[in-house]
Amino acid sequence: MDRTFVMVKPDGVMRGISGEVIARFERKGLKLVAAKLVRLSEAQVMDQYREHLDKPFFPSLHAYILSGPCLVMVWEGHNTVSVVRRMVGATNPSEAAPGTIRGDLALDTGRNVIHASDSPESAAREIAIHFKDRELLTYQRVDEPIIYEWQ
Ligand code: IDP
Ligand code: MG
Repeated sequence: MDRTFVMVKPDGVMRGISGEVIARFERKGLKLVAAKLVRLSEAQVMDQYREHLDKPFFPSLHAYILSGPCLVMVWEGHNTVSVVRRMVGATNPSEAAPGTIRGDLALDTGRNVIHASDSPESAAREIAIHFKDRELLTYQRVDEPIIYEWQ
């Protein structure tokens, strides 16, 4: 089992589609192990997007992420990082495949609803930016024995 960091960005929260995003991951069989609605601090935004600090779009990305509440979450399951990235879809929602979250729910790269970690290393780093260890909960989904062949 592995974990990934997922964030509904302010456009998603303010459009009222957080529930739709959560429902997709729940239906997939992934387990929600942490969640909170927050306004990110300046330091968290810089850390979260540190690979993009020098990009021309960084000032608009920075303003976007600070423009409202974010729903930060940790999801757990088999191959969660890659499964969630595929469900999220391409960065530019106009090119994201139908059936993906961005492909179904967004149109603009600068308002693409959701963030998800791109590797297990990024996931560990990003989870630590937003959560303390004790905020990551351990429990069983009652359907786990049906979702996984080996349970
Ligand atoms: P990702 O979110 O699919 O991993 P990244 O390339 O890591 O995409 O970019 C991080 C975020 O920065 C994107 O989700 C998007 O919000 C924003 N972004 C990336 N490229 C552009 C751009 O060309 N214009 C405006 N915003 C951008
Ligand atoms: Mg990225």
